[in-house]
Amino acid sequence: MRNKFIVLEGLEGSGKTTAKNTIVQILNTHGISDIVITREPGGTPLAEELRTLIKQSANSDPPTNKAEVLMLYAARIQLVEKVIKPALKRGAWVLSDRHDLSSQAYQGGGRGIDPWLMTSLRDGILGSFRPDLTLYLDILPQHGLERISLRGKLDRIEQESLAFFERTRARYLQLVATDSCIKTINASQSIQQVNENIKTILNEWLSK
Ligand code: T5A
Repeated sequence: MRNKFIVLEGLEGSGKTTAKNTIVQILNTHGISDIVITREPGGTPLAEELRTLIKQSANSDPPTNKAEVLMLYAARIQLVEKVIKPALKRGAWVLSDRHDLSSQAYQGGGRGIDPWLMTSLRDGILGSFRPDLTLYLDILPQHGLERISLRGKLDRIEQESLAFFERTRARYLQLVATDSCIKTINASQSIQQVNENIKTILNEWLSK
């Protein structure tokens, strides 16, 4: 089987970090061990610096919505060109915690940036480059935020209103419904049930 680019998506606290380990284990059972794991924003030195700027809350000059989306795309293309495409080219599999769907949901849905601008940025910066499979972990915002509140201080985006995350989830659901390469998992279930769902979806997809 040709190597693939797999992405995990979902709101904060939906369990992406937790699911990453499960996916690696499943890939390993299929004899796939050359796996590059990355995250967005981040994954290269420059993109990690942009991540810090995007997430930091104590900032006297917070980015405007459009500055934020441009920083995210700067980080994304740096990662795609410097890490993801070279890894795919040499035959590795790539597993990323978030990718473009996050921008479409958070900046397009949550921030309300014009859909034309969001589509133009995606197509202009990434061209036709898309993940082979996206696993979207769906959770009610309140539930996800409760989970992450246990770990203490929240970053700039995590401090957004519940309405922001509701708009973000609504956009996720809208986009997921129109793309057969995105599979939805109910992330409110127990970790064991989520892992079972991931296993079923991934095994079926890998066997095709
Ligand atoms: N962003 C990012 C944008 O706005 N636009 C973009 O284009 C991009 C790429 C990234 C931030 O940037 C924004 C979105 C984000 O706000 P981040 O730190 O990477 O910041 O944030 P997240 O990706 O949201 O990471 P989180 O750690 O917050 O969420 P995870 O990884 O989904 O959740 P996880 O696995 O760490 O789990 C959280 C807690 O819940 C528990 C875990 O044990 C953990 O304690 N948990 C469960 N508990 C019960 N049942 C389950 N099923 C559970 N699954 C996990």
